[in-house]
Amino acid sequence: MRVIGVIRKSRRERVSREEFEELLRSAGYEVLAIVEQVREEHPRYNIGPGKLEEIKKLIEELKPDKVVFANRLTPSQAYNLWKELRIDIIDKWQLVLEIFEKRAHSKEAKLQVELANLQYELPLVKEAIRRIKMGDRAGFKGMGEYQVHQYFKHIRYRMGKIREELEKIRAEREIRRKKREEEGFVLVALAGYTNAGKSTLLNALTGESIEARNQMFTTLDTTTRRFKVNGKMLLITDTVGFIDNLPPFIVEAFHSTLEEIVKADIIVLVLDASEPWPEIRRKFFASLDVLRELKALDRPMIVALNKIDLISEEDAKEKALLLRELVNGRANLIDVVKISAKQKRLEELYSAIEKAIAISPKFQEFEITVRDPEKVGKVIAMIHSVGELLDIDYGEGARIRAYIQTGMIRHLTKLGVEVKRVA
Ligand SMILES: Nc1nc2c(ncn2[C@@H]2O[C@H](COP(=O)(O)OP(=O)(O)OP(=O)(O)O)[C@@H](O)[C@H]2O)c(=O)[nH]1
Ligand SMILES: [Mg+2]
Repeated sequence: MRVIGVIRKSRRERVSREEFEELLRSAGYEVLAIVEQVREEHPRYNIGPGKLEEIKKLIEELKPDKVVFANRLTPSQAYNLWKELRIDIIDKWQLVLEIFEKRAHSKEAKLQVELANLQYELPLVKEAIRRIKMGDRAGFKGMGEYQVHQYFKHIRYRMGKIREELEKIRAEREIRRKKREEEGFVLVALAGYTNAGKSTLLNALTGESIEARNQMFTTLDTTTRRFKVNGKMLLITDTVGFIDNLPPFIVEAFHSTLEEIVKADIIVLVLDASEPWPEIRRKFFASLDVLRELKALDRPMIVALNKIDLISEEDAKEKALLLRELVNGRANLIDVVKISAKQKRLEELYSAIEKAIAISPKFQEFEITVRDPEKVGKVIAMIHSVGELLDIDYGEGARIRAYIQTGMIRHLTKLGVEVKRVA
């Protein structure tokens, strides 16, 4: 597919051309031309009427299949533009959804993408119906009045159906999550802008081989795996990446996927350190916006500057320092760390996770009574691997006080020792 891209920049909307081109590339489009304009939003066409004429000429000349706007179009603008240009028009969010569509593998991801698409189309079709009622004879995307009405009904019906199906999948997911919660293991969630290296990091930590590629939105599904930090067993989750101004209809459609982040005990916010500082800053704030929307902003957070293998040590240090200044005063910040997921340079991250789990409410004080002297050594080793040994009294066997993850209790009781929570 061959497209023309349109970017309107204003004081309020700082659209990045680079990112827009990256999105077009990720969607598999051949870009024939990019038209840029600096002006405030025109209510009718988003861009100015002069630019509209320019685009008309370009369409005649280059014969693209589509025109893609980097800005969000209102339903009325999308309709007006379509009427003027008589060509498929999409905006940034439809572009994102097209990419999602290509990458959706699981049933849940596919349904979520379809729901988001319909949610996006609904106001457009409503607008078309409104125009038709007002006597506009243009119709909508080649449909006449009757067809538009039928299409509207179809969208409503399909949305209801998808919500039902998603609800079922959500219930299953909830059961799995409950089970995990009962196990009591600390859950670490990877969050951050798309292409920051989250999946590569999960792979590096767990030995998994989730797809990781240099393109936007490689991951749409959620993966949760076990991993160990200095012998302590934890869970880690990788999920869909963020983007600037992620609109509520996408957040809603991907709610159950993103919920994994909400349920996490620790959030690792991954950033691509190899980018220029203004980009890192922009993506950092965009990620915070999404976390705010998910009501997960107060979770213990580690900020991980990834891909440090691509920059000098000084550069990495300076960026970490700048980030520290940005996050200064956030009570939930555990640390800013420098890592390379690709080269498995993860020492700083491991230390930060250790710091975070030490203060996790999932760690509690227990008194462990070991009657069989032969088991004392094994129990002590296990405690060291999962928590902190506070005190030990040797007698027949041993009486131990320790901070341990509630998830390990089952494993200790299996050894035949008594475990009691210290109130
Ligand atoms: N040089 C270098 N490249 C990295 C590092 N970590 C990830 N990458 C590369 O960055 C690209 C994106 O990595 P992913 O792991 O797919 O990123 P992601 O955050 O999961 O992206 P989405 O799933 O799209 O949200 C891939 O080409 C990785 O090989 C790193 O530490 N160093
Ligand atoms: Mg990924």
